[in-house]
Amino acid sequence: MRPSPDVRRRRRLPAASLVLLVVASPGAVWAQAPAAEAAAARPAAAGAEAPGIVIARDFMFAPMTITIKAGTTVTWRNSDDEPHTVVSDTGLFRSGALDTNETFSFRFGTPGTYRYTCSIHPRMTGTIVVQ
Ligand SMILES: [Cu+2]
Repeated sequence: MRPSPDVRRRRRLPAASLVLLVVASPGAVWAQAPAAEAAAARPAAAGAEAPGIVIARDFMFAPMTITIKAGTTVTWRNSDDEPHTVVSDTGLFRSGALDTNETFSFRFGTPGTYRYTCSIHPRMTGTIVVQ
């Protein structure tokens, strides 16, 4: 219950996100990893296995929630200029600090719902649903 640091972070983030969006839109970032970007932007067709790819960009995980089959390896990639981490809420997995374009992978063998956050930016959250 320490509201003031949170409030400060909220005020600061939107401006930073706007700048990152403008920089990213001309396509320079897209060109670095077209396959991963396309896979993340396009959800799998109904019934197909979703690709296990999550991109950290603009201080968000995208997609925020993905659904995969048990046995799928999920790879997170940081597309921001700031480091991010991927830390399971239950301690199941924990990446180090990922710099720009670095990745972290984890194989989900057991069905369940797995929530995670970036330990540097706790507002960055995501969920992996394993079927
Ligand atoms: Cu972060």
